[in-house]
Amino acid sequence: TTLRNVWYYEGRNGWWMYDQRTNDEIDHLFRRGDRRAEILIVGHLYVIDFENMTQYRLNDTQRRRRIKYDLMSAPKKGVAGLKLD
Ligand code: V3L
Repeated sequence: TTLRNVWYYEGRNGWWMYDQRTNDEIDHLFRRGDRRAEILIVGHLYVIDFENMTQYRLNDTQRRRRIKYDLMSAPKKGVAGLKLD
């Protein structure tokens, strides 16, 4: 349902939903109580930092994006780079 919460990462002027597989993986790691996780996203290892609520590439920490856990119905740009229209 739309009352469900899902994970988002920051884009230029809005938020992107993670793809479902990555969302489920982040959910699992967060519920397990991990403070920090490493997950594979489009072929690159990313750190999900639950304490600072950010994500960044493990070998290129320049781009640090905020992440959030919010309603599935929250305003968004799309899913994992695929724009909604
Ligand atoms: N899921 C999918 N692709 C990602 C993710 C992720 N969690 N994190 C980064 N990328 P960086 P606007 C994003 C992509 O942070 O117009 C969006 O999905 C990231 O894609 O330096 O700025 C859009 O496709 C970027 O292409 O590691 O809102 C695109 O940016 C690349 O990995 C433009 O979005 C490097 O990101």
